[in-house]
Amino acid sequence: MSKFNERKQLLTERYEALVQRKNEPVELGNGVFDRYIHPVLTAEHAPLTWKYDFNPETNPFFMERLGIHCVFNPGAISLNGKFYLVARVEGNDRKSFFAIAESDSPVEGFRFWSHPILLPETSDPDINVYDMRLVQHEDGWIYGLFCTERKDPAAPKGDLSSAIAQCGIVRTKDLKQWERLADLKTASNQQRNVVLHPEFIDGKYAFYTRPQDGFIDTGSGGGIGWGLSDTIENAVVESEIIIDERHYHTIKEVKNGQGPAPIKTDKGWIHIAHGVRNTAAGLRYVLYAFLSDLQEPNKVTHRPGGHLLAPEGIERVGDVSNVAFCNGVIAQDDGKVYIYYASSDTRCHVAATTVDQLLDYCINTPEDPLRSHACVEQRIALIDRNLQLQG
Ligand code: M1P
Repeated sequence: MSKFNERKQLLTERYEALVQRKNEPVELGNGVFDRYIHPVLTAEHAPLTWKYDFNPETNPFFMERLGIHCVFNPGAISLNGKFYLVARVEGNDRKSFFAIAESDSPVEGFRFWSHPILLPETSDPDINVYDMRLVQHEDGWIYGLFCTERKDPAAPKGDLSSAIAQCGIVRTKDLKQWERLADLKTASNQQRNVVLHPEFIDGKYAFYTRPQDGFIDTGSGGGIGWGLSDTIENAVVESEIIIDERHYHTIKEVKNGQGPAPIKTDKGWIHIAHGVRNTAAGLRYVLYAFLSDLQEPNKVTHRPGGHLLAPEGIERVGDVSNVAFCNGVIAQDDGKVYIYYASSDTRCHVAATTVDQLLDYCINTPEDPLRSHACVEQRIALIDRNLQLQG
């Protein structure tokens, strides 16, 4: 057998085995959610046709031509009983793009569609796009809000890193035809982690924002923002208020950002967000949760202290290590919730929970009291209650 045929056959078999692999929950989780053993999407899930030249004349070694480096930070949606992830796929050339993976199951069997999404551009072409939040809005459209990144025109000569991040907006009815709308306008220099609220608020489109001064640093940007726009076609948020602030010596000391669109429940909106702190080993990203008021989603009612989910084991290692990031969640009518999170900007995982568990977590987990002494008091109170119950 030729080298070409041998490699093509072996790689095809390995790919099929990966895509068809069964997934199981990790036993005895923390009671809040169950992680699953295997990632649901990795770079190896990218179809071979995306990477290899299938012509033996031009590729006798069956060599990768356009490698895929990472698959992470997926938006998520369930439609007609199927589960869809719009993943951030990063080529070896460092450019991210979006591609849809579909499965009949929320936890396994995700297979990419034949082609990635060729995202329409505005008159100011994106250099890089990533982290799409999919939102089924009550206006009838499915929106995809994502980060569009372009070189900073004001960067001094020789500075080839400074960038401007803004919120790009597309919409679709079927995940196949995408209409590009104008980028969101706000008063902030830069925006990342912008999310559309699924319902109108006072007849307006409502956005969770993350104002920031610089590309990496939020600077004076104080946390997760909130603002309204009259239209979505040329969306403008004139004024932002901060609804979830950063705090000294917490998991969101350096920055934070709304994850997916919040989950509606009869007790309020459940939000999953990410918080970032700095360490000697670099930035550490974890997920946290909070609950906001049903009628006024910009009013936070419960702030459980600490992280909801932090990178563990192999999740801690990757292209950008020590990162847990989530911009996709699927909440089903039966109350089951699937949290799609990425680890270390490299691969996508799933954790399963329910609306009831997340509500219990949000409502009954005490807030971070912000000082070691007060934290010990909080823990002693728990211990004392437990010891009393044990008699
Ligand atoms: O590298 C970690 C994450 O960094 C950014 O998030 P934030 O704007 O909150 O710092 C994003 O680029 C995200 O994609 C990435 O996972």
